[in-house]
Amino acid sequence: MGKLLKTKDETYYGKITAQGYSRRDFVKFATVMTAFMGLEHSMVGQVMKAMETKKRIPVIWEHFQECTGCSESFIRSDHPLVADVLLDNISLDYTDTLMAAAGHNAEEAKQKSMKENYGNYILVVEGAIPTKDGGIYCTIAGRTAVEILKESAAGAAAILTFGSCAAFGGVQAAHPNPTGSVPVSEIIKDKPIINIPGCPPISEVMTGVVLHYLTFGTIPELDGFGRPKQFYGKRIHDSCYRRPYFDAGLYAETFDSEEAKKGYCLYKVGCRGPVTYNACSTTGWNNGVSFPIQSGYPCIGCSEPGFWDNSPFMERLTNVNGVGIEATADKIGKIVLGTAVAGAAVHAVATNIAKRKEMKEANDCGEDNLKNIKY
Ligand code: FSX
Ligand code: SF4
Ligand code: F3S
Repeated sequence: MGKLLKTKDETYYGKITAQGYSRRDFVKFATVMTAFMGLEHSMVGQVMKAMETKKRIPVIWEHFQECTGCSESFIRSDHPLVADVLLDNISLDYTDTLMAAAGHNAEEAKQKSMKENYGNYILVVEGAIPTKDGGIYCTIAGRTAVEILKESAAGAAAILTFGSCAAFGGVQAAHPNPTGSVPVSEIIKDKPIINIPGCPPISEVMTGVVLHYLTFGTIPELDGFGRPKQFYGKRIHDSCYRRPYFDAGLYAETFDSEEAKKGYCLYKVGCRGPVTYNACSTTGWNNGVSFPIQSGYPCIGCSEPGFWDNSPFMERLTNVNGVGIEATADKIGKIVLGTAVAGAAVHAVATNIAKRKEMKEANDCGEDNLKNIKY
């Protein structure tokens, strides 16, 4: 991983500039991604250096049982380079959904890349893998998903499961799981697996993980569900802009109520934010424009294992066993804000909102900011 090369064409920077992006686009991208990766601003130079000097990481991207929403999310990333760093011939050697080639040509390209980059490529998997009846419920050119996955995993340096289906089984594995679907981790046991769940996941997370790998030569620190902590370390609830309403005991009881119109907390209409770890409330979707809760709909916990079976979605959780003050929502209104614990919670929310601001600023950074970057 991350071999130093003499030819600039083999680096991300070389490929990016060959695609017509300017130096300024590159610096801006590195700045945004450094903030997103949870690194100090002073690390921008190191991220840039890695992209300028290290060989791009080849990516093979397989698709199995899925709705392809994960790819849709990925190609609609806000910052064009977030997707282009992996797409547009910069790093992606094979994806049957997005590549121009099809059929035998596509298969040939994959086999060639797997052979040439054996032991060095990242395998991205989208979708769950059906195992029932010999795996016949997902076949490509007559081969089962199980067979294809085992083959492409053999030469991978690491596997990124992109989406809750590949990470945890997702909707395919929901009760009664008619095709016996399983996540990648139940088939592949001898490779590092980085889970990037969400239905769909946030595209910047995948690019962030690849850049982390490139910059530091290691996979990021993972939580107990195999998710990178820098993106899944906090609950939606910890950064939710409706959190002051939760803390004050102000809830929308129905979607068509006055309270809902006022933007009160959605906990009582089923919000899973207090038990869901993801970056949506920090980064937002569509260039930070919104995320489910901001659009008036409760978080359904799409980045958590087995979330489809944790329904009906629009019914309140009976218990919130979160950290700190929120034993149950009913008790919250009785807690006086200003106690040490409530203060800590407010501080956590404020810190996360500050993080969101930092990312927004990085995204909007002007000439002055760019000039200040040292590398
Ligand atoms: Fe699953 Fe992705 Fe949900 Fe869909 O490929 S995580 S059903 S958004 O598309 O796999
Ligand atoms: Fe936001 Fe949901 Fe938490 Fe309410 S319960 S503050 S809507 S995450
Ligand atoms: Fe999913 Fe909840 Fe984010 S439903 S998209 S984790 S706000």
